[in-house]
Amino acid sequence: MNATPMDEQARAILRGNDRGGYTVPTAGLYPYQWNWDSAFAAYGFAHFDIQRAWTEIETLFDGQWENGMVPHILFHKPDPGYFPGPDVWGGIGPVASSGISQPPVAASFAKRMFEMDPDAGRAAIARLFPKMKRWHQWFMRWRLDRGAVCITHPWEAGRDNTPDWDGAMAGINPEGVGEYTRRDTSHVDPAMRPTKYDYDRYIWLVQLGRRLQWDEAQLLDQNPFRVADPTMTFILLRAHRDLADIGARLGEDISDIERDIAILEAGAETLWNPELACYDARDVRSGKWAGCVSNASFLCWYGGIDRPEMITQYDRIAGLCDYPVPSHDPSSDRFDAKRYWRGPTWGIMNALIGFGLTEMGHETRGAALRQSTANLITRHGFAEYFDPITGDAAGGGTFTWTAAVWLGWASPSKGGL
Ligand code: 9WN
Repeated sequence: MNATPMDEQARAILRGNDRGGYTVPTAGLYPYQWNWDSAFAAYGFAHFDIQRAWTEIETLFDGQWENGMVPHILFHKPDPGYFPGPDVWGGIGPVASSGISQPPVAASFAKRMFEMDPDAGRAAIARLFPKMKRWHQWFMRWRLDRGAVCITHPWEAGRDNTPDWDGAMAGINPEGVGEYTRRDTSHVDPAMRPTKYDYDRYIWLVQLGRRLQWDEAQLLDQNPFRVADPTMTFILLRAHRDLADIGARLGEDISDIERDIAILEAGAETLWNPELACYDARDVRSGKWAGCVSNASFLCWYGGIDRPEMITQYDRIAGLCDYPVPSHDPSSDRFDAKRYWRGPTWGIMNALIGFGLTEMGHETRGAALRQSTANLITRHGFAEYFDPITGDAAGGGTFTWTAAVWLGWASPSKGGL
């Protein structure tokens, strides 16, 4: 099917946010290259400019640290519009960067891009394979707890202020964090952003990492924030499966990747909270469950894991709002419809959940989610996130990953709607 007017708008957003080799999530609010945003951007570009798509991922891996870590932000060019910037982070890689990572969706999108046009992607994917493998191994080396993948900062999961971390955040005393000026609240309504309570802890954790020069062994010992997270666990599991597939096509030995898949599968089961009857976040320091049904819980299918209880949870949550999947259970007293990851619906999470539902045989639910996401974007625009009850746009506008999700998944021109 030919490009629709909405497709044209989505392409224009990607072009408009292109800074030459990398794409910013949105002008103003986020003026740098973010890790998982970039992988989504590449997937969006792949639908009309495949070479530009591969460049996006290669630029991201230009920032890879010696230990294999790929940072969550690359500060290619200084910009006073964002805090905390490169001077606060003090990243130690080849490109000025933050000191933490983000959900590793890059290998999974690289695989999709390769399948869309194998000739265009053959050289790039061969260059990227060892880099992606080193990144995945870094998670396996430094971030596992009983096989589940942990985050060391709320920003690492990409779900900054989700109630999943409330318990672990309460364990941080941000004494000595000092004065700082937030920039986000001058771009966006503060009611849609994390609170000062959250930011004091975010910055305190950055200062700790910097003081320890981002030495993972020392951080493991000293960082009070360590949470085994469904986002990271299911996404890394899926990334391993896709990397194994890429490796096999390239004729590489993938036995170590297969061994890691088994470790992560067992790790995912340590996130099963029997009382909640749902995959949940687990605070490694206190041993306590978060007690949260979040949109990350529903990434299980994307990770290749199915459970009848998860379908029951999904149907319950989808029945509570017109525009699922909310980032937190609307029946919980911690639900906040417009505050970032405490309630709003995110197109990117919907795409990953939708891919998983469809692949695991829940096609009707996958198609319904795709349709409701298409309605959401058509009616309310290419926003950063949305109120799941009313659909109201929230956060930044002309957003790269929402445009990418439109082009790669939600648009009727992808067929089937
Ligand atoms: C901190 C860029 C990023 C996303 C995250 C989202 C938000 C940053 C912020 O924006 O986080 O990394 O400053 O709020 O939570 O998922 O990658 O779009």
